Amino acid sequence: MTVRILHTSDWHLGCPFKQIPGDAGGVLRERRIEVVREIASLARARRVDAVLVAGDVFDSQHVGDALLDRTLELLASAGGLWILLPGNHDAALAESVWTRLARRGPPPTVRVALGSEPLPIAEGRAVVLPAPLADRRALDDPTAGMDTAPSPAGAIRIGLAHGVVEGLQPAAETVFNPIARDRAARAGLDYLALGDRHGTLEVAPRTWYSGTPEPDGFRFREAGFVLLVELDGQAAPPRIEPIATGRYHWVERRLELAPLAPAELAARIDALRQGLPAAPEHCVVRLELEGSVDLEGRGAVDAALARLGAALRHLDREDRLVLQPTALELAALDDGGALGACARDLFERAEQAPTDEERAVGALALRLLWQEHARLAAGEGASR
Ligand SMILES: [Mn+2]
Repeated sequence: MTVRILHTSDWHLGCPFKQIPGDAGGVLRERRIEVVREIASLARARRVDAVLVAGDVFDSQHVGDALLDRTLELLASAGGLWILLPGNHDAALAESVWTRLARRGPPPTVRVALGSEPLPIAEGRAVVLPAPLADRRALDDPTAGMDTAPSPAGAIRIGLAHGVVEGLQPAAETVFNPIARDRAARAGLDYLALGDRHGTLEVAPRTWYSGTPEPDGFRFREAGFVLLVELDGQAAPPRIEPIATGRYHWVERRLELAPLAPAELAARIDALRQGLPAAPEHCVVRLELEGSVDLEGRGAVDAALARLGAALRHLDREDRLVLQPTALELAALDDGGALGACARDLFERAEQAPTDEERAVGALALRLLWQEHARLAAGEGASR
C-alpha cells in the first residue's frame, strides 16, 4: 500500500527580516507561520501519513517563547503526525530551542527527531531514518549511519537529513554537514528528504531538497514549494508532486539610466511593474540603479520610485545613480551671489569629495537646493 508524505524544510520560523523595516517586515514574519497552517491543510486534504520537516524549523535557538507556543498550538490543533528534524539553525545542542520546546510538553503527534532511532510511520509500513544535526557546523556526513540503520523487513525506508550534497558547493570551500550524493542508493532508501537548500531540487535519484515553502531571499527562484511524495517501495520510483505554497516573490532588477526627459525616466521605472512575476504587493524587489541623471531627472526618478515602492511589498534600492546637473540647471541656480556659490560648491563636492559618503551628501544637498528652487520658480510662475 502506498505511503504518502509531505516533505518540507527550512520554515525558518522567527526569521526577523531585519533588512525589511516597518509593516512589510511584520507581514513577512507572520507569513512564515501562515504557510505552516497551509501545509497543515494540505496534509489533511492529501491524506498524508506524516509531514517530514527536514531541518531549520526555527530560524535560531533564540526565537521567543511566544513563537514556540504558537508553533506547538498550530501543529497540535492541525492533527496528523509531524516529524521535525534539527537542522543547522536549530541544531540539537545540549540546551536548544528543542529542549525549550520539550519543556512545553508537545503532544505525541509532534515528534522531534533528536536522535537517529528509526521512527515508524503509516502503521509500520515505513520507517523514517533521521539524521539530526547536533552542531551547527559538522565536517562529517550526518547520513552515514543510514547505511546500517535497521528497519523491519518490507518497510519503506525514508531518510530525513539536513546538509549539503556533494558537488552543490564549490570544491574549494569548506563544506559543513556534507551529504554523499549516492546516500539513497548506498543506504537502500526509497526516498531521502533533505533540507538546507532553500530552492527545490532533485539532487540525485530518490533524493530531493524540498526548498523552503515561503521564499525568504533573492537567491533561489525555485523556492516556495512543498513536495507530496508517494512511495510504493523499491519496485517503483517515488512519485513527487511539487505543490506551490509560496506567496511572496523576491525579485532582483537592474536599471541603467541616462539623462533622459523626466517623463521617459519615469516610464522606465514604471515599466518594471510589467515584468513582475506576481501582483506588486506580492513582490519584494531589490533594484540596482546605475548611470546618471540631471537634477530634473533625479526628481522624476525619485517620484517614480516612491510610486513603485508604495505598490510593492518592499522595495530595496541600491542607488548608484550619479547626479549630473546640466549647464542650464547650474546656470538657473546661479543668482550671481550666495546661492550660486553654494550650488557650485555642492556640485564640486558631489563630484570630487574624497569619500562616497561626502559625495552623497553633496549630491543630496544639491538635489534639495534644486527642488526648493524649482518649487519657488513654479510658485512665482503661478502668482504672476
Ligand atoms: Mn535553512
